Amino acid sequence: MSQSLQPITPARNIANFAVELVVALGHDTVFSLTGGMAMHLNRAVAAHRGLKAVYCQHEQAVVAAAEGYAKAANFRKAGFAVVTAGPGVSNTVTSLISAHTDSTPLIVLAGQIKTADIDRWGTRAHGAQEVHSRELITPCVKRFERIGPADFREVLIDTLADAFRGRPGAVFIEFPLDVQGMPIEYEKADLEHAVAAVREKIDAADELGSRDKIATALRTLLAATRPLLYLGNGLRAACVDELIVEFARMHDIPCQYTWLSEDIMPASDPLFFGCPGGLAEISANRILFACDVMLILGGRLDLGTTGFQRHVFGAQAQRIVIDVDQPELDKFGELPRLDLVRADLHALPLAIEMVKDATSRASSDWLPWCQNERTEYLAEETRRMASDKMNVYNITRLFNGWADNKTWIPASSGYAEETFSRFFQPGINSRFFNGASLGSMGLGLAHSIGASFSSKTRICCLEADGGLMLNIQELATLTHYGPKGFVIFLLNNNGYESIRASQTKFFGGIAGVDAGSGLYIPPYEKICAAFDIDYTCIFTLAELSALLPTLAADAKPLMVDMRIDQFEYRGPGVKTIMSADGKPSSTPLSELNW
Ligand SMILES: Cc1ncc(C[n+]2csc(CCOP(=O)(O)OP(=O)(O)O)c2C)c(N)n1
Ligand SMILES: [Mg+2]
Repeated sequence: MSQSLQPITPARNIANFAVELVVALGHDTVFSLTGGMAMHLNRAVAAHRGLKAVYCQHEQAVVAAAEGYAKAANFRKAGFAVVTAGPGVSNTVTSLISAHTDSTPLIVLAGQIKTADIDRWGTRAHGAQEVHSRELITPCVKRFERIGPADFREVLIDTLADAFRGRPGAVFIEFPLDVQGMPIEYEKADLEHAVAAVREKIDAADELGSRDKIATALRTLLAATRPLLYLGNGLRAACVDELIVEFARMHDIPCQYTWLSEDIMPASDPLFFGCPGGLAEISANRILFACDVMLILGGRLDLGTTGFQRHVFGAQAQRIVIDVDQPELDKFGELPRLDLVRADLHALPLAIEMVKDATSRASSDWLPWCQNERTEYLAEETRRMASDKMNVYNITRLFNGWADNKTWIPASSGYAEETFSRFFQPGINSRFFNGASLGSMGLGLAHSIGASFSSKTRICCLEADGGLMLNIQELATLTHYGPKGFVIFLLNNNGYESIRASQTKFFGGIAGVDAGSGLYIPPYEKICAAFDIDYTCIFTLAELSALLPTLAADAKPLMVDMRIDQFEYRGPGVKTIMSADGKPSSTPLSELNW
């Protein structure tokens, strides 16, 4: 028999102050899973009238949903999560790393056992449900803090500002149970004062002299004969993505992207030249290797993006790398013709203002040459890859024609990442992201659920049959909150196809990738029935093409189970070669071929 209970009422304690402060900073949605060691935080969340609480079914999903929320809000808002102590904390690890390595602003408030019980002796287990959270979480986040009763206001203010300032990231703030519940006095004015203090710290004076350094780099770019702008996701993290596009358009400068940033501009834009790298349009790499000055803004040239060849990535050009995070610059060592500039892209508007009278000295045939390269490549791609197979390439082409005004969230591993991300062509007002840096299976659905609370456009979640199983329980969260127009496009290839392909290639056999080799995935039709999710199954491109225009923007969540071809050719790419002693190496980036 269900018991009728009173709604939870607020208290005046440290937990309440913390939650109210985060909301006062403009965050109106929190993702959570409750627990005894977070009881005062849970109460503060439940009692806050201006806060929507979304309860997920696993802490990995709680934090992943918060990541999706922040990314779909274009990094203008942080993801906000509340979890309990012990396993509630340890369950967040993968998602924290994913959000943090993608520079996502994230605020996690966590419970902890009462101060007196926290281990001081180095025992394996001391407090009931205690984990060594500081040691466990510190490497996964930008900042870990355990709140004490004395200076909690100052620590909260400074830590919350850290989620945004410089390179954004995850902050993890832990509250021992006795500290959470400690009664304190505060008025609305105290919260307003704290909000102003957080904002002041975020907007603090430009200590790095970023404005001048960025302006100098922009001048060098404008003086080049064959300039190239390489625009990374750091531009979005610094909220200057729209501004850089304006700058590029004003001077007609070709732009290249990473998979995470390519939706900054529609692919149909005359200045869009794709994402160079190890799996890429051949034209993108040819342009990369033809420019004479390359300005790299907020892109860290990671190993995956550069096909493990960051040292040669456009290295014939003068390369200027602007990054606010010193280790990202240190990792380049001492390569020739590489200017490593430590500057904060938040200063880009001031820098652009400084160079407003400068004009581009680019050669008049540079942009047309780039455009011709891309047009010819795309024609060849269409020719070479033409088939009527239900593969990820062809599915992506259909989605490209339907991409405008939608938020696309592929899984972060397998062919959803390698093929969909590679061939996706952002449309007008299309947003695209996943957890690219970590590449974890299992986060796509939770990212998408979180995104549905901040995105202005409908969510297209592109999950895979293997990866979705890792957080399948979140289908319950999806059913319960029921975001309108939400579609899970399932890439169903009967198991871990990307692993099956690599095992077959390197070892000639398979293990742990499908039912025949030890991994069982139940039929999704039955799973959807159990979770009360609408379900449809399709086998051909013609069926998908007919289905897309019928998907209503106000419908309840739907899974489209797409039975795809197992073999997937991913187009031009560097090839991995395995030496006799088991060491992998890659073919040269400049010689990308079919
Ligand atoms: C958490 C996690 N565990 C293991 C892996 C290694 N891994 C990468 S892709 C993959 C298979 C993914 O299968 P599925 O999601 O069905 O995608 P497909 O390869 O079939 O496109 C595995 C096991 C990973 N990326 N993340
Ligand atoms: Mg699969």
